[in-house]
Amino acid sequence: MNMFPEDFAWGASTAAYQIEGGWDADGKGESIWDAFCHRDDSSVFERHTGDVSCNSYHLWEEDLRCIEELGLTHYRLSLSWSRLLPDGTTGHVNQQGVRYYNQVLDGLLARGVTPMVTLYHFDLPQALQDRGGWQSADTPALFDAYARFCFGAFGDRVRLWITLNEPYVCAKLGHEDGLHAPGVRGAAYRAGHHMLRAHALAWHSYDAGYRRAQGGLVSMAINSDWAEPEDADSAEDAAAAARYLAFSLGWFAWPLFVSGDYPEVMRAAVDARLPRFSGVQPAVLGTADFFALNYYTARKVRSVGVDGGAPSMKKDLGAEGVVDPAWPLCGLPWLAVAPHGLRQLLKYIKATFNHPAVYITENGFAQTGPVLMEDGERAAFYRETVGEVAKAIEEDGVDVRGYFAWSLLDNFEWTDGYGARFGLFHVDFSDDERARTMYRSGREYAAIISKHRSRSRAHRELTSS
Ligand code: PNW
Repeated sequence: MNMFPEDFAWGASTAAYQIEGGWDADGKGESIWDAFCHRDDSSVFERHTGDVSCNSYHLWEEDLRCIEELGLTHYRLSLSWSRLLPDGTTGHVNQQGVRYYNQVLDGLLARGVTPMVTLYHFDLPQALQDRGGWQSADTPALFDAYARFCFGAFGDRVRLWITLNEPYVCAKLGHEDGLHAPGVRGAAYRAGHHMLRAHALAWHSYDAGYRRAQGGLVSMAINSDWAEPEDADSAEDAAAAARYLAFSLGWFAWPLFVSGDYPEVMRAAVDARLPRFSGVQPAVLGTADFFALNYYTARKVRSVGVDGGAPSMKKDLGAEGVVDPAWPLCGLPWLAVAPHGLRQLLKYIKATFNHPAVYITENGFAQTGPVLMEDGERAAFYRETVGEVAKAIEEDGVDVRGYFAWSLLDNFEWTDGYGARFGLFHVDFSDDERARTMYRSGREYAAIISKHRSRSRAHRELTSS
C-alpha cells in the first residue's frame, strides 16, 4: 500500500549558478556560465543570464522558509567553485564564499533538514577553462584539490556528497553540441573521461582522508532517459535501445559500477576516439557509494545509420530516440512526461549494477508560457511519479533511498533562461524582492511528503509495539 521507509529522503534540488545570482559579489571569481551568458553572441534564450537569478546569495533565508514550508527532510544544493576558489585553485580562498555556505548549511541543520551537496554543477571557474577546462588532463587534480578543500570546510555537516552533476550533459551539450558552456564541439569523450578521473580522485580522497571522521557517502549524479524499442518486435530496435542506454547511463555508470571501463558497445562503436583507462590511478571502478540518478523523460528508440561525414556521437550511437505521441509534452521539446520510465530505469539499475542503494537526485516537469499558479498537471505528475517510485520499491524490490524534485524554485534554466519554470515555488523575476510563492504542485508535494511520513511512522509504531 505505498509504504516508504521511515528514513526515506524527501527532497528538492537546486544548483548554484541557477539560483544564487551575486555573480561577482564579495570576491567571487567568474565561471564559464558567467562568461557564456555575457558573450555578445550569447545563444541563451533572450540573452538571459544568472547574474541575479533568484538572488539566493542574498535571499537564502527565504529559501530555507520554502524548504520548511514543503516539509522537506533533505535539500540538495551545489557549491559554486569560483565563489569559494575564485581562480579555481586553493592558492586563494574567498572567505566570504565559505561564510555564505556555512550559513546555508547551518540554517538547514537548525531546521532539521539534511543537506546533500554537489561540488560541481556545470560552473567551472573560467580561470581553469582558460587552462583547457575539462579537455585538459590537469583539471582532475585541480578538482580533487577543490573537493578536499570542501570536505575539510563543510564535511563536518555534510553526509551526502555528489562530486559532479550530469557529466553526460556537460560533455554532450557543453563539449559536443556547443549548446552549454563552454560552447566547445567535438570533445565530449575527452571531457567525459577527465570528469570520471576527477570524480575518482575525489572519491579516493574522501575515502582515505575524511570518511572515517565524517562518515559520509560520495557519488556522482548520472542522468539518463529511459529507452524502449520503438517496435517491440524488432531485434534491431531492441539493440538500438540498449545502445541508447549504454551511451547515456552506461557511459558513466559502467566505469563506476561494472568494469572500470566504458560499455563494450561504446568501445566497439567509438574505437580510438574513446580514451582508455589502462594505467589510470587511482581506480575508477567502485568509486560510488550509492547510485545517484537524475531522471526526466523517456524515448522510443529505432536504429539509424549515419553515412559519411565527420565523426559524431550521433553516428557512433547509430540510434535515434523519439517521443511517443501518447506522452504529453510540457513546453520543452525534450521533456515528454513519462513517469513509467522511472520505474523501468530503476529496475534496470537494480539488475545491471548489482542492486545499489539509489537516490533519485533530480526529477521534474517544467511550464513555459504564461505563469500557471494552479498547475494541476504538474501536481498530477508528482503524484504519479511518486506512485511509480513506490511500485519500484514494493513490487520490484529496488533499494530507493530518496527522491529529490527539480526544483525548489523557478530558476535560470540554462539555454532556456527564465523561459522554463521548474519550481515548486514561483519566483517573480520582475520584482527586486524575487518573491517566492508556492505553486499548487508545491502544495501537492508537501501533502505527499506529510502523508507518507505519517504512514511510515504509524507503521513503525504498530510493528514495534
Ligand atoms: C538537468 N537536455 O539538466 C540539470 O541537472 C539541471 O540543472 C536542469 O535545470 C534540469 O536538468 C532541467 O533541465 C539538463 O537538454 C539540461 O536534455 C538539459 C537537458 C537535460 C538535463
